[in-house]
Amino acid sequence: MLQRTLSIIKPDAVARGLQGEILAMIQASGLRIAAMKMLRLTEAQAGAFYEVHRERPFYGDLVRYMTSGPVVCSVLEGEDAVAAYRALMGSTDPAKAAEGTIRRKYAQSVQANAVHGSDAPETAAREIAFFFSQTEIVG
Ligand code: 3AN
Repeated sequence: MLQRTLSIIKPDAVARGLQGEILAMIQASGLRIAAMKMLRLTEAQAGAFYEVHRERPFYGDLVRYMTSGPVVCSVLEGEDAVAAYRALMGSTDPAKAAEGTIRRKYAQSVQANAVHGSDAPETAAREIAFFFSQTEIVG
């Protein structure tokens, strides 16, 4: 099923200049980039985006980290895009991420793990609308 998902190249990866290499891996996997923008999240935006983690002990650190520098957000489109991109990203913990995944290659820790991808189609719809208007999604 043709689907969309939200990708964020996180501050640690953008700071290391890895956005080009990560986008190349995304395109090589067959996912199509349907929208893209670079921005720096405010504390309020990062807090709202990670609202589901508000009660977790790492929430404050996560918000600080996500606002520490610019990110590159994109809408990816393809067959089962949510699962396909999760597979390409690899496990949250880079030590557990499989060979050939983005996190295996570029993540530094469980927190500074280079990329975000939506975890379900419903989450993807909410996360895409968080960053993009309908007219910014093209193709
Ligand atoms: P994923 O990004 O793989 O879906 P989530 O949704 O469980 O993982 O976590 C969202 C983000 O919160 C992670 N990408 C990571 O940056 C951070 N995070 C998750 N678990 C931890 C943890 N135990 N310690 C620090 N940061 C964490």
